Amino acid sequence: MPTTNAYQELFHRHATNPILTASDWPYPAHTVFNPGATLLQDGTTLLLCRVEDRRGHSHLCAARSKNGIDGWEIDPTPTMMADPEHHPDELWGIEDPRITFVPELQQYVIAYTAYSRGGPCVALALTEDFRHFERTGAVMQPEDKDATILPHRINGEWALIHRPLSAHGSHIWMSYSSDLHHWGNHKLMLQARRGAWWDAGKIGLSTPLIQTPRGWLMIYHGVRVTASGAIYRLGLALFDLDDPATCVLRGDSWIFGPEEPYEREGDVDNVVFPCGCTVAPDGDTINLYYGGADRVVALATGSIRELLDWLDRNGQP
Ligand code: BMA
Repeated sequence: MPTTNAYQELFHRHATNPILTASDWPYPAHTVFNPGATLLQDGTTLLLCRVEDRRGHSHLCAARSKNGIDGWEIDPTPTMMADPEHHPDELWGIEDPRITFVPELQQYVIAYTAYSRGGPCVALALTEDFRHFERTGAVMQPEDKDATILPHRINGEWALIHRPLSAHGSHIWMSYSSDLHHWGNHKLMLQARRGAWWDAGKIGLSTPLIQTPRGWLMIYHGVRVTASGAIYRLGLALFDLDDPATCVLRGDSWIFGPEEPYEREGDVDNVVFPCGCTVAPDGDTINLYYGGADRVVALATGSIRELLDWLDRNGQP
């Protein structure tokens, strides 16, 4: 039996949050939020931040830090600019990158939202060094976002997680491809709930899936629409290692939501929106990087073991 009346805190906010804001930027920026994250070979944390300018368009900019907390070295100019001349799907900017290192390709694959005239769609870019990028162009037509790929093939095929929008609710899907360009064999992975639930109506992947011996761990966001606007919170689900479209456990409660002033007030109030995390060399400590209220970058730390224990106690298939 629980001995307190408090919900278990699975993620602990860093004391110096927000860790990055537009005022840290080496060039004019309106807001900096929703970063993708990865650990480089030498242990440096790289955040690929979404930077919005005063047109309302976003681009991506890399910030590097030895400890993943402070001492950020930010690229002096945009790292990856939208390129609508060659990629018309990027007309109104690029947003919300998720980074996966793919050993077979020896490259990072960035899945991001390309904001096209037809709406937001999913695009991929490959890079070795976060300086040169090779784009696939749009791989999923609008409206579709919140995408990532798995780091290795499943039964010989690459797997893409994404969130198409539909009148029947916005659910998380998995699609497969042999070449990263043409995707099919679409499977419904996780459904938005309905009614009063915190994750009713709209859900989407947060960070790339975390591979554990127990399965693929997913942190996802759920959106509840209220009389005073939407609230973006986070939940947990676990998927089968060999058949990652199959959900093994899903928690009922949210595990993290907007509480601090930098999460409750911004350009879009009441939003916590992670696109990336890193796992420490202990294989357990997870640094979750998230956007607060579409305005700043914040950090919260958790433990993979505790997340899995929580799912065992609170999840169901
Ligand atoms: C989602 C995405 C995120 C954003 C969130 C809240 O649909 O566009 O980039 O943080 O809405 O505005």
